[in-house]
Amino acid sequence: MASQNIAVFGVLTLSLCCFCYGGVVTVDLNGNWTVRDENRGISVTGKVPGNMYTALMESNMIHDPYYRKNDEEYRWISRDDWSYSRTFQVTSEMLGQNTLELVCDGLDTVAVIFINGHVIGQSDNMFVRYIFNIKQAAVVGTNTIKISFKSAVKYAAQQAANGEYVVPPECPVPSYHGDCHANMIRKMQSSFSWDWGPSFPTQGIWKSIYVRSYNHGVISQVTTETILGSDNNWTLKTEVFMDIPDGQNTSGNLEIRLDGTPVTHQEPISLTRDNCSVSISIAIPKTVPIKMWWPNGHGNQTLYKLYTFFTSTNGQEMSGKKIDIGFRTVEVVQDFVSANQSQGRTFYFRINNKPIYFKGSNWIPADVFLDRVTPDYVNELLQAAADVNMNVLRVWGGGVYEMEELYEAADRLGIMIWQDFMFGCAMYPVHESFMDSVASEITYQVRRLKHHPSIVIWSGNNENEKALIQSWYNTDANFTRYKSDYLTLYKGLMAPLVAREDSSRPFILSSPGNGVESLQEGGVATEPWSELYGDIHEYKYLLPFYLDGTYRIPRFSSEYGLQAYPSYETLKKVYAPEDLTYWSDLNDYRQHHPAGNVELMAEISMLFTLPNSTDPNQRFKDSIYLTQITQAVGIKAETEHYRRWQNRLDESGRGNTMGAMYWQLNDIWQAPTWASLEYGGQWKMLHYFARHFFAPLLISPYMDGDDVYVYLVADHIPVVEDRHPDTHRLTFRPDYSTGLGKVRGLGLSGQLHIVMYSWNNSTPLHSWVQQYSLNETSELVFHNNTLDMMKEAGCIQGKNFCFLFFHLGDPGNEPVAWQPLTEYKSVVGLKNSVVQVVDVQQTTTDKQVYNITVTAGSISVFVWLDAHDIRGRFSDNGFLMVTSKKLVQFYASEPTDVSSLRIALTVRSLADVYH
Ligand code: BMA
Repeated sequence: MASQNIAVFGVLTLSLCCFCYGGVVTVDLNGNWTVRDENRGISVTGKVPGNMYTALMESNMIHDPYYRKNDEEYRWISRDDWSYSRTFQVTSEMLGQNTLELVCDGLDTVAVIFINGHVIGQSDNMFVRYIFNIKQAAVVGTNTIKISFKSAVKYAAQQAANGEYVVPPECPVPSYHGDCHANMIRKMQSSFSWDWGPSFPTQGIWKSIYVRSYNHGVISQVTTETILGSDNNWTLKTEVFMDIPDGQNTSGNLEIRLDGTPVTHQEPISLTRDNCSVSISIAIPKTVPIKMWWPNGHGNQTLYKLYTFFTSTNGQEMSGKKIDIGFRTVEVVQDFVSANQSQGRTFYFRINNKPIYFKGSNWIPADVFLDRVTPDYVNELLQAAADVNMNVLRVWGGGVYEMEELYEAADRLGIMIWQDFMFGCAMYPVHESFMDSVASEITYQVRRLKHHPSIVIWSGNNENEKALIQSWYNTDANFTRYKSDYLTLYKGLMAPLVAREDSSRPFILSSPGNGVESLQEGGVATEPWSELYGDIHEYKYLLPFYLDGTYRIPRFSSEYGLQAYPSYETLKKVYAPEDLTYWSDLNDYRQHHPAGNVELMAEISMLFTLPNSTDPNQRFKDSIYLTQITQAVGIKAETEHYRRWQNRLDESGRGNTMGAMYWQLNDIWQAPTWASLEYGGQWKMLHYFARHFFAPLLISPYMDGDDVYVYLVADHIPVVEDRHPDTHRLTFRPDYSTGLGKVRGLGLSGQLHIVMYSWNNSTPLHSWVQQYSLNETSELVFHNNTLDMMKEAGCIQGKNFCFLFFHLGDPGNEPVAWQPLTEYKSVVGLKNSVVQVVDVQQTTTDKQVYNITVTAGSISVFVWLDAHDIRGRFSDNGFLMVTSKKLVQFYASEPTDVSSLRIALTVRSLADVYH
């Protein structure tokens, strides 16, 4: 944990659960509590952090809530009011101190808190830390604490009923099987259901809780900004916030140390509860060589530990905090794209003064029961993002401000974070108490998260501006009111608050939005989905997802996606045997996206013949495989389209696309969704494809009619921005002066090999060589008419019979690419491909890594290895085999052995769907 309280001097232990830092005494209240259903009188023991569902599960009172329709079955649980209670000890020393308080890092959500029967406070926002004074209520010896929660569903409905007007949407669409009025409560919005998740509106203590006593003050939060001056010197601005006893003037000494450097600072401070922070700017001398923090793929992620210590004047009380920080700068560049200002503005990020292409995805809560999400699991998911060349994730606004460990992993892995505030797909109330609550939330969360170098932007909400303008929730019925509320919340309250708390990062009102253009239009743009400004969210269902021409040309695409089913093994855990067919009642219930299952079949049938096995269970497995292929192929086509457009503008000024973040990285439960990682962490085919389509050096072919175009994209290298002196047009060029392109062995000049194969023969028909030398980070290097190429190659039967394969060096080495000349359903010649696993060996260097040899009788597409119940992932999957043999690694994430793996492993290719 990078952010933690630290003992400066010796630790004096008072009792088992009581720690003492100088004069600060802390009693940890995490652990077992009595969890009681106040309506039915059921009482169980439950863990804190935790919620009533996990308490019931652990006491075997309910089964797995994710199983079948248990969300429906267990609906009563969220309708009841639950309480959490336990006892704790207070010593006379603690009660004798100036302050004795209860600190709740996260209460979920609406509750009244009692100590020894006295009300000591209330809560109504899951995203703030509550501190309650308990000095009057507590006694020396045994104390009781009871936190009485109110049903979130009932509270939200009550709030809606009390409102002067409807704040829509009132309820989710029926296919979500969800609960109503999530927007009326400051709680994880998707805990009331989403189009990828169930409704389990939790109650409980979802973060740490403790009692604390002190005389002088405790460091509560430490924020930093790293500022690079024009002289290339860094300034470190640190703000230290302290909790101070009421009505007291606390003085003492504050010390700051930047670990591994001689940078230290000391100063006397004098603070009160209302004036409880100190801001310190330290100019780092040139003699201290600062290593910068870079996004994944662009350099190292150097982190420095920053220690802060407070010692009271009498020397009796100390507190401290340690955080990891990184030195980097960030700006969003929103200049006009050309001299013709009606062509709009760029929207791209400069990190450390270098333009960086944003490649990544969107993060949602990894479980609706947040206490089940372990730091290990979060690390595994973020590692999976980094492993496929992502450099950014958006923490999406319908979830939660995530656990510390997520941001720590992002700092360590170079995964930049686009941090939404938790408002999504709804209008929100703006009455006084709601606004006050939001103000505390934003202030608390910005101060909590600000020191993480990974966070590069704050964003006000998810899709609320677009929803307002397009009247998704019938806001047109009272547009003036809803628009004014929208502006009150995001422009009136949030924007100045974020500016006050953090001047080091950009803030945008909404995603999608038009960035500064939205502001110039008063905060709500007439077309927040514009391709010429800001970011877009793009969902194109029922269109040819594999064609370049399907996609728009935005500045930045922060959401786009297609659904796919998770693996059969993942579904098997929550489906009964009779559910495991595509058109089963449960499979329909599990699909929250309206008409999603029909849509998936329609998408498959655009490119493939529908599975035709007479065994419905086999047909389900084949359908799962095909949904994963369509998702992978579609997101690949769209992502590469965005990457190819980074250096071009069309006549209307569209282009300079500098971000591709597909929807969505991870899953909240086992269901058909847009995720590339299943609930549990298994990689769908899309995730394997992401490693290729986000690769630093990409061969990107696409078809337009009968013509094939091949781009090379190399945006990992140091890049310089180049503006044409007359047209003002922007191009990103490799920065040859650094020579890094060559050093990293990713040559910026060389030969592109274009090979034509017929589908039924692994001996190439013909090949062409194209010399290239990149002047731009994305450049067209080859264009030809495929009918002419077919003639030249001798593919005389027609385009159903052959395809193109591309490579730069050895055909067995990445990057490679392939391009069919027609839809797969028309392809002739794949019938005979037989794929087999012929060998499994444990590697000698790492026992968890296995070498797997796959053979193919002839050309095989979408070759899919599956280790079924053995957790792990392959080095590559869903690939094309033009050679008869391929070596693939399996990285087991749990202990296994050669024979178990050999038995579990299966391999298939597209030809196996059609028997
Ligand atoms: C966008 C997201 C989510 C949703 C996704 C898929 O609207 O912001 O709300 O899950 O599309 O529909």
